[in-house]
Amino acid sequence: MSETEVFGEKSSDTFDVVIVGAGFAGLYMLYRMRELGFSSRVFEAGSGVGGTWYWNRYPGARCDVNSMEYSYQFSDDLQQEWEWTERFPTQPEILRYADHVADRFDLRRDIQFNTRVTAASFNDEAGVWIITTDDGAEVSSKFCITAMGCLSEPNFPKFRNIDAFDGPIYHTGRWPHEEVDFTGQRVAVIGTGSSGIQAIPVIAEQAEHLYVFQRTASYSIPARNAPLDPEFVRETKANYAEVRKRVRQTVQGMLTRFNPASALEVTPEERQREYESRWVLGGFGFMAAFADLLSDERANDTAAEFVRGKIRETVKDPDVAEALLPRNIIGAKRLCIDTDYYATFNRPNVTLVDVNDSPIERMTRDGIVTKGEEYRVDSIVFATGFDAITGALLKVDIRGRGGVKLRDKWIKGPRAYLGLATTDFPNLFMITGPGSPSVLSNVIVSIEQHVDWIGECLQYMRNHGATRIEPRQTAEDDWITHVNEVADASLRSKVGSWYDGANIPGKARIFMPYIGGLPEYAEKCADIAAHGYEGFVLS
Ligand code: N01
Repeated sequence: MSETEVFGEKSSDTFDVVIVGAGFAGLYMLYRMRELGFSSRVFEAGSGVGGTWYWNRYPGARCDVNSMEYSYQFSDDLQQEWEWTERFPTQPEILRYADHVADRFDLRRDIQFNTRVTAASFNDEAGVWIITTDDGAEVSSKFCITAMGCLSEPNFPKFRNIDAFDGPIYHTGRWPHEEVDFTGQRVAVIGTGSSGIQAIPVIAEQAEHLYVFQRTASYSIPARNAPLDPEFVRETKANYAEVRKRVRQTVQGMLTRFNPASALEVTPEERQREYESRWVLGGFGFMAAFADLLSDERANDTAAEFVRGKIRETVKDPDVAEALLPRNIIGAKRLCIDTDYYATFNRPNVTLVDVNDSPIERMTRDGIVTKGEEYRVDSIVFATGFDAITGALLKVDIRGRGGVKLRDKWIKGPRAYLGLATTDFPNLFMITGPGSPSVLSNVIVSIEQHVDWIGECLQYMRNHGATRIEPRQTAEDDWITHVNEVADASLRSKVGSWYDGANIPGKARIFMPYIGGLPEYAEKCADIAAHGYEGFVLS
């Protein structure tokens, strides 16, 4: 008997594994399943691979993690042959990489594109998942693995009268495939998170006039993007295994120069020098300037004040500078990384509209109204973020044992063991699910760790004649308690954000990602596996 037949009969609509999504998680999961001899089918709503990098094609989109680290490590041939060109790769370059991976490993033949999974239901008697797609088809599989991404379900705020607007409305997370040309247009961008902050400087160069609607000012650190130094690339490739190992040992899965000192124990001059050197270097390393920036509010405020000082220095109009000053805890909401964001507000064709005190009231045929003032525009860009972490999962009607709905189980917030699996939903695995490091890490590192763990688990089950796996209630409860405890200890959980559902009206508030760091998390997962999948029931 071939390995693929162990779990089930083969037919065109019966698989060992169905994978939902062909982004970086889905592609690698498929690769791994094939390697282990499990029959698999991937369903992908888009017409191509790449997930986030397929949908987020907005002007200025690029990754905030260094390219040499934001890439797969499972194949040395792949990492040796692929040539990144910039420190922070652009969206088109990352999409080319995803396409290359799909072609190189011949993955497309098991991916069904333009097909959205609408429902997944566990048939307890037969012990299979029935997966329904938007073309009305059904397939069955022993395992269902979601690879839908944490930031894939766009948030469209329900502004009054939105349909009245006569021009095009775009969302950064659903950008058209055709080129959008804003030349000669008055454009509104709503939202100043990471997406808005990347798009605004680029749109400002094209548009006749740009109105930026800001509700909460964000902290942003310069990217200092640059072409990659060939010598750095050569050295990294020569030592890739060692570099990847070091990356996996960092809390966030990326190499930064961590300073173990307290921001409060050094002199003001030393502190300033440290922040200045990090500002010049650019990128996420800014928050590694001192060890207590996310645990002590007074320490945090020294970093926040440094960035506020930079904004005051950069923005010439003092009133505009004042309105751009972020006031909350730096690094609590996801830090933004920019190219010329603050300087963009010195351009004569850019107007900052502060909608904190006077929210957007409604749309009209010609534009946006706040506090009785109408801003007449030709196009509107929503950079309003995502229903993060659970949004895409709960859009699918997932039903477990006895018909229990995931939407009902998670009504007060998501509950999952290790962010990988959830009680009452046997044989369902979630890649970068809630309660795992996911969005608090270099997500490709987290994806690979999850995929490898799931692959080993399925292999273990096959070798031990087990066909069903599900977390014990107590294990899930204990894990959630731990996730909450570590979140409570960090300043990150003190500010409402998409990390805890605060950005979506009515969404349950719970800090969703695991903040304890990648090494501790990966060790815990490995330990559980080494002890016969402790906390899971296998049958
Ligand atoms: O979304 P966001 P994003 N009226 O939620 C505003 C990743 N990412 O797409 O803060 C007016 O951060 C909202 O205001 P407020 C990254 O992890 C990565 O920018 O809620 N404004 C906020 O300003 C990132 O964190 C990369 O008050 C409204 C903005 O819209 C995550 O994706 C690039 C509003 C939303 O900001 C999400 O970033 C881009 C309303 N009704 C994104 N509703 C890279 O790695 C919302 N807003 C490069």
